[in-house]
Amino acid sequence: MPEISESSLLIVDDAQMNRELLYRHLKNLGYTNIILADSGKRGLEIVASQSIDLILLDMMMPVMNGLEMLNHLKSHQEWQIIPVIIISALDEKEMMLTCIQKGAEDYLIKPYDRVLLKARVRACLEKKMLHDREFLNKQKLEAAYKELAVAYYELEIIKNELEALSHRDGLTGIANRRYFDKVLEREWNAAKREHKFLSLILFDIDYFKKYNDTYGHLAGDDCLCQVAIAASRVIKRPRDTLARYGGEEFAVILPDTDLKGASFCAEQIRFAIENLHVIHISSQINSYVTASLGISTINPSAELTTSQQLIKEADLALYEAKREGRNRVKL
Ligand code: GH3
Ligand code: MG
Ligand code: MG
Ligand code: MG
Repeated sequence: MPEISESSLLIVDDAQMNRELLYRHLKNLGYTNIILADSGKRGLEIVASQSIDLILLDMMMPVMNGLEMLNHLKSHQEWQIIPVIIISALDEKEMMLTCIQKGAEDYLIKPYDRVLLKARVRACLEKKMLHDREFLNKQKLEAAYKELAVAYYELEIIKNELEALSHRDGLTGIANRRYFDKVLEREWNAAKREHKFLSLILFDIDYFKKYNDTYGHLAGDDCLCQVAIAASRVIKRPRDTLARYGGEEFAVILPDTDLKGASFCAEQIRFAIENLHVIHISSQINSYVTASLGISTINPSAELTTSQQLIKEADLALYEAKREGRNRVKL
């Protein structure tokens, strides 16, 4: 913050002698930055072009008098905070009152008392400085708030990205077990609440250990990705969730789907995997990678106790599919 003596003072007076006299008095009081204007119009031009801390304004001037200039200043959002001291030979109480009501800080009558002028100018400048400091602080605070809001917004984006990442399986890009558990619990509760069907498909690649043994673990990984892609092409409804349940086991949660719908979906998945035609010569079924699928469903009236029951039943069905020769769907 600059010193008070460095404040910029604007004298507006049509009479050169008055301007110079006031200029000298203010200089003697230690003010170094004093600008002179010979009319209200010129005064407003100066106010518009540079920062002014105090205006010492004559009242009787041709074209635009002091009151008119005061009105201009006080109706302008940026200028209304500049203090104005009227210095006039016009000794009329009515006019003095009007000026004070319009927002002038004081009304000094020429020839003014120099001690009074000194005190008034200083008081006005102190007030203006305080205002400027507060204004600056407010701006800094607003900028800080804005930065904070942006930071919060960015944090929210990162949080969402991290959360999405924590739901995904690193190898195949589909939902992982963690997310599967979450969704199953949510859909289980929704199905119970809304008395809707809920189906679950569990599927497992046939003779996958042999696949790894024959083609290597990396080829095995690639096979898992292809199976995930094939299955995800079948799952079209946005609320259905395909997840990697374990190593080479996958799961599909099908809300609002009965046994018939789930069977249809499972058969499509089975067909899509077989139809990938991924060569698997040590498979005992055909020479392609295949999968076995088990389905379980809760219907609205069923008395199943937990979502784990749904998993258990799908797992049993999957075991049956394996036992009956693999590459098939069992209920
Ligand atoms: P089945 O037809 O009865 O399912 O026989 P299987 O050989 O597929 O069953 P098993 O559970 O014995 O073998 C699963 C194999 O899956 C064993 C394991 O090495 C492999 N596996 C599990 N996770 C991964 C993985 O992320 N990448 C690869 N390449 N293999 C995996
Ligand atoms: Mg005059
Ligand atoms: Mg397995
Ligand atoms: Mg297997």
